Amino acid sequence: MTVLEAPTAAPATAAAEVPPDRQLLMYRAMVVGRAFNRQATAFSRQGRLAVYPSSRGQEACQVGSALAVRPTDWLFPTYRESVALLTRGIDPVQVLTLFRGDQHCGYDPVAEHTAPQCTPLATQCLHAAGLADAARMAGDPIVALAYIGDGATSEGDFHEALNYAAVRRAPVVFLVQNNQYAISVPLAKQTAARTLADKAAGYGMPGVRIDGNDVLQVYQAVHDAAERARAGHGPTLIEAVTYRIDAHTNADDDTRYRPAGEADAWAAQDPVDRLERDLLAAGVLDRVAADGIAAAADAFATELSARFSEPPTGDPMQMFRHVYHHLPPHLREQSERLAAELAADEQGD
Ligand SMILES: Cc1ncc(C[n+]2csc(CCOP(=O)(O)OP(=O)(O)O)c2C)c(N)n1
Repeated sequence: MTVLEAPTAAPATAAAEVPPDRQLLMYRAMVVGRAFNRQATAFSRQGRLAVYPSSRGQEACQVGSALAVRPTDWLFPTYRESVALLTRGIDPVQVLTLFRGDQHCGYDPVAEHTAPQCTPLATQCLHAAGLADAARMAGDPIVALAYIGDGATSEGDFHEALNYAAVRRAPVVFLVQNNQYAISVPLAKQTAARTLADKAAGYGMPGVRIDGNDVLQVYQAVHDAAERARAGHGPTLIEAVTYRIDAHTNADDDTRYRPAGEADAWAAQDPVDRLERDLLAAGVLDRVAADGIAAAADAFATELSARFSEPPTGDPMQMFRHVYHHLPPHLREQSERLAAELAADEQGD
């Protein structure tokens, strides 16, 4: 594996050669992930989703990382990680439930070994560290993979989680997707550090900086860090350098803060095109198979669109459960208003 820079020691485990069938699996997942980003962005424009944070351009980070851990390992995603969840096998409608505003989480976190998509920045890092440490104490060989954006590394919870995990040798992999911006704030205004991977040294863990648009590098770095953690050697911080091609969400106008042409320059590094070129050159993929995968991804998006036309199922009152034992007054008022509206709807039926 070629690391862009290894500010501190890189993980010791040798990078495994990725067999061709696994590379094809990654390619398929990235093409489907791209189609998912396209379709979900369309849903947000049609008003069928309240919001969608696209990961277009970050598919290598999402797919490579999700495939690098075991199904029994836990993911701690942010709102940006829809494609990682899809790659893990979570139903796409369930992945989008949060963004439709129906529920806090559309899937069963315990069954999927995946925490709810986290919207408050960096709190998931603490949850990951806590779960991993508990598993370590119980002798359960699971690893927690915590996703975080470059901007969220400025949050206190990120630093607390790294410190805790390092001191406790908790089996956590912290994967920072450095997509260059926290909404409109560029990385240079976020940190004075040379790199985000450099921050690992202060906590006594390895920091690795990789090309986040190269799925094989992401896969190998996360795989190595996970196996290192599983072997009892503690956490690793990985900085995957990438770029968010779309705006932060559909509610954001990126032309107001990104220089014209910047996204085009990064598009030349597009992770999906890049893997396709490499696999074609290596003879792992041919044009007919690539066209077949593209057609399957289009069919997946069409089916998702049809399924998304069905009205959401589930009890809207669920929103108010399992967060507070005693609802604070403003939420109690909201829950009473919703209950009254639901009762009125039922009477109208
Ligand atoms: C604790 C907290 N503060 C502020 C916000 C508002 N907010 C939402 S996304 C975001 C930027 C996050 O950027 P980054 O961590 O780089 O992740 P990205 O969205 O680029 O994946 C901010 C400030 C929030 N969700 N939570």
